[in-house]
Amino acid sequence: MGDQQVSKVERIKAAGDLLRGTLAEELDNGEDRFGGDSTQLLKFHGIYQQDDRDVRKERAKRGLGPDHSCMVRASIPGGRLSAEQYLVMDRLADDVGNGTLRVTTRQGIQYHFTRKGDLRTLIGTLNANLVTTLAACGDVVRNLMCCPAPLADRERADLQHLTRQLSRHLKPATPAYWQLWVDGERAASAVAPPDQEGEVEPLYGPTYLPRKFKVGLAYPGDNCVDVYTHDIGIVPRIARDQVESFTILVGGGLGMTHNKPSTYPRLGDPLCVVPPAELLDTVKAIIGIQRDHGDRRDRKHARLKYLVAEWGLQRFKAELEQRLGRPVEPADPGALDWERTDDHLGWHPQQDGRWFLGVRIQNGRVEDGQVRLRAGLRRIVERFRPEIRFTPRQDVLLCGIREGDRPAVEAELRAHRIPLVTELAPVARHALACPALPTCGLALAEAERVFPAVVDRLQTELESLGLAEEAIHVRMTGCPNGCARPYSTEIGLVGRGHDKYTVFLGGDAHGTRLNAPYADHVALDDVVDLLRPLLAAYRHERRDRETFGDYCHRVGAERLRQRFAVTTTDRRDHERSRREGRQSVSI
Ligand code: SRM
Ligand code: SF4
Repeated sequence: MGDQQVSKVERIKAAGDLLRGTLAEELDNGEDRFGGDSTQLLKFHGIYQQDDRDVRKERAKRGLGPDHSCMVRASIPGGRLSAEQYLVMDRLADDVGNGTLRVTTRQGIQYHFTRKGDLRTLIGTLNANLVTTLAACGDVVRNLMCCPAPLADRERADLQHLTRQLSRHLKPATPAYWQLWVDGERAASAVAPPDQEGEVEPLYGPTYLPRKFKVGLAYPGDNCVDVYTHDIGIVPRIARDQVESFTILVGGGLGMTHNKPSTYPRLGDPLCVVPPAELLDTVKAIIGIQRDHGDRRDRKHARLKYLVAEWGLQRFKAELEQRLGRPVEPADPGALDWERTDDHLGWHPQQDGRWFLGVRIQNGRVEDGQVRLRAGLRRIVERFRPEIRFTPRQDVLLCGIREGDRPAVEAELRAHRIPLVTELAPVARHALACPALPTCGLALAEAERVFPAVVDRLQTELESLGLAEEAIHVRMTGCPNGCARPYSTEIGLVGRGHDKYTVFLGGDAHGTRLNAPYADHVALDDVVDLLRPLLAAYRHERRDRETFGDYCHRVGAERLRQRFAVTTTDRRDHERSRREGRQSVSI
């Protein structure tokens, strides 16, 4: 492919000298921000340059530029940390962050509002404590996800260990990361081009992958990692506590762009079954296919899901077999049987006689407000030294707690006003939102900050309809990129513009089906009003134990729209209908 044909990011990567670019010089130039090309390379180091969008306008009025800072993401395979690592990470939130930790939907941790001048302290300290930010972002394999629960059967299958092993094999090999963040002196003087030093990226090559790449491992029967949404999903087959084989899914991914039908969310397809000894080779070969055939011209068409959709599974499998030099066993989609998607909250016994406690973290934000979550978790970790495991639902599992310590742990939760799982309202328990404003540069609308109020209103509505116990799953994002996986759940609220959302309905609680757009340009205040008649109909018409998502899917978005919505594509009509008290949505 000619240099002119590839996207700008591809050219930056090619010139970036295995992720170095001019980062070392820029780190020391005394400015509060990095230049444009560097911001692309920074992502591979786990850093996004952002600016505080809350103060943009006001600063512009005063003739000031954006207030720059960085989001720094730690990649934590399977979400697992020691108590000591957690305490260091917690302290760093005060030293070089904004006093909060943000647990991500991929079991990582993010710092927000870190100043450029504090990056070396933050990343150097993390590394000194064996936590990395390398490949937390960028066109590489991102943080590997895995069911975090140390339940007896899962511990025996040891997926956590496998996840960490895979993660190690899939990290970029460039020494630039350590030179920059762990040994700053050397970075500043490291000028030799990689070929002279014999540096190579054996898996990725000099321009890495065409796009981000995600891998997740599910425990059979429990789709807590949303396995269909990954570029590669891995589901073991376990017999007598031994992993016999793995089903490999390919081509999942959720990002899309409003009004651009060539972009779409897609669930992964089961591709093949491989024995344990062939797992790593197979994963690497699939990554190689995406490296060599993924679209490097158009980043909106560069994810593996488009390659899988356009090639078809047969061609994809043939290419995989050719690379492996052997045939692979076809997957049996029927073998994937999901009984549940556990959030793992509350107390659960472990294999070793100890217990783990799953604690809800609203929107993944570990902070102190009315609920003193950050202080409470810190106190429990200091006192009882549990192992920490973050979940794909942005929650935390405190593991290895002795039977006798359970009352004292609960007392600490109460003292810090942290709700026990039995005190959580069903909708709040399962709700997910992305950070959106004010940090995310791509947000079209609010998410994390407004979501608790939406969740409360929805719960109140359900109570008034006699549906108080319904655990309806709702997820909100500030834009269609899908960071809180809003398309693989029952209700997805996706930012459309200032204060406006597209409402998606009809996914299932097990994440095995995509939902469908129901209404567009819905004002935040109207979201619950829009859902009310649907919920009432669901109450009267549901079959047996049918969930809300299953009901919406059975009836279909189109029929639901005909029954409940005055549809119009003209925003002015929509506003007029609203004023006249009629329900109106545009689609
Ligand atoms: Fe994401 C971009 C936050 C999980 C799809 N995501 C971003 C950025 C970095 C915005 C940017 O590019 O400037 C967001 C930073 C906001 C901030 O201020 O912190 C961001 N994504 C997040 C997190 C923190 C959301 C959360 O609530 O936890 C998650 C971090 C996970 C991690 O630890 O690695 C996060 N992002 C996801 C997921 C869910 C998942 O992976 O399970 C998705 C959908 C799955 C997928 O990848 O298809 C997701 N994020 C995106 C996309 C769309 C990608 C696409 O294929 O189109 C973007 C935009 C992009 O890449 O251009 C994006
Ligand atoms: Fe930002 Fe959009 Fe992701 Fe939310 S979904 S964090 S608004 S990119």
